Amino acid sequence: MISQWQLRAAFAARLSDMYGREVPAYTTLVDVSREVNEDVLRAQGADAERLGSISRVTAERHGAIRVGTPAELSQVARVFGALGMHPVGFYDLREAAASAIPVVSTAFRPVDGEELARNPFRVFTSMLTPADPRFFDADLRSRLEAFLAARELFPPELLALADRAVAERELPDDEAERFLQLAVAAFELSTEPIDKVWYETLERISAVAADIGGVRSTHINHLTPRVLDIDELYRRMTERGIEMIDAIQGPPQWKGPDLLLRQTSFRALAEPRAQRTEDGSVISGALRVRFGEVEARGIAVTREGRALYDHLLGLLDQRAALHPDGGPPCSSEAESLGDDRTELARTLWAEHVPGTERELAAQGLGYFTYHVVPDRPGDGSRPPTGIDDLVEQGWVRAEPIVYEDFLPRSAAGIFQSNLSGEGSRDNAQEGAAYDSEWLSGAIDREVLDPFALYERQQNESLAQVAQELRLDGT
Ligand code: OOG
Ligand code: NI
Repeated sequence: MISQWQLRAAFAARLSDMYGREVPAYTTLVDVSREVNEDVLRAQGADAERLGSISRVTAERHGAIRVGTPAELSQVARVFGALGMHPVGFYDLREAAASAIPVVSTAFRPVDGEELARNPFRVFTSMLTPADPRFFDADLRSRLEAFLAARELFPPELLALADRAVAERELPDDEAERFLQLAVAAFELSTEPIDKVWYETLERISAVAADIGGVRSTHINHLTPRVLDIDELYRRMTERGIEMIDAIQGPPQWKGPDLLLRQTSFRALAEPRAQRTEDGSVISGALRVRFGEVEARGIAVTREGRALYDHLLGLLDQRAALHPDGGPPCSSEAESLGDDRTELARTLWAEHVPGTERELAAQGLGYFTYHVVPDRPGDGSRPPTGIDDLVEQGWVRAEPIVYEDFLPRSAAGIFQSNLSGEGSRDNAQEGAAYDSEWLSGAIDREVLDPFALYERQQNESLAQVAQELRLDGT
């Protein structure tokens, strides 16, 4: 029998093999990430594993897919449900960038601590928004919806096996093998010729709309390894001649604790793809739809911590707008573009963000789990009752909770860095309303709130501490 986490780990590994065969630059990214991780481990020892064991980090990947309809997203939820992955978080990318990105998204991932430690594979999953009149007029919307309704992304056999894995929480060996083969195949890039006129019609709205609704299948569009030093990774990839996007998205590199998520990527490469023209003939063409991304993960922040992050991004935009041409001549190659913005960000962070984990916890900005220190030398005194005092006086140790989710602004940046045209969005129209509740209803399962998940983990550890130290006075 193969359990759900074993299916998840096997799926992530096979997907990674497939992507490596088809997108060679991804293999370079994985190799360089591994080298950097080994170097960081050598230099920092146990500290390098503070946000996850090296075995977890080495195997860790996230992927991204894009689908067209709530019905397709429900099928995705069944396939990933088989792997013990659940929809977490709602991301509205329609407003998050200057270019037109007509999607709303969620991420499928394991939710409890033990499952995450076994294998944290996650997939950022976006769904097209044909009902948003800012992007699609009534005629195009109905043609698009008809096209999407007529395609099949996942064979019935795959969905039946998925439902069985969800119900039984495991699959027999042969069924597991079949499930994995069908699941990986469903996310490979199709070789079916694309309809040139239809694809280009959608491309005028947005390259993302064409990538989703212009073809009869879906595909993994990137797969992202995790690295312990993303600045070093960026330098080494650049040295190898792989052209990265000009910035690392997310918080700046700074002297305080790593928070949230930092990401960078290389642009999609042109891959040959046959096209069917209006007169029915098939010609050769190329599409740029698959790219590479790498990320460094930091501590999960509370709602207050997140509000602070968003506030600082806003301040950064304002200040950067005052220095539109970048800063002084660049001192190092890796920071060539966006040098000024990076410097500004670092200054802002140093001014506003606590510089230690201890302060982050005390100010209620970051999530931690708490653990009784077993060998604290006793002096006969009773422990204090407040968590800050318990930590301060050495009764309890705090371990940071790693951020398992995504950032809408960074996600929009990743989408945007791979769009060739600006696309079009009619801002005179009122946008269609999509939110987390809508999405939960559309896929008939709850889209979970990431903050609630981190909070639960923190609270469970606090309850355990209270019990072990008998803080309730019993
Ligand atoms: C998803 C882009 C977002 C991330 O890591 O933020 C993403 C896409 O391009 O489909 O994967
Ligand atoms: Ni990504």
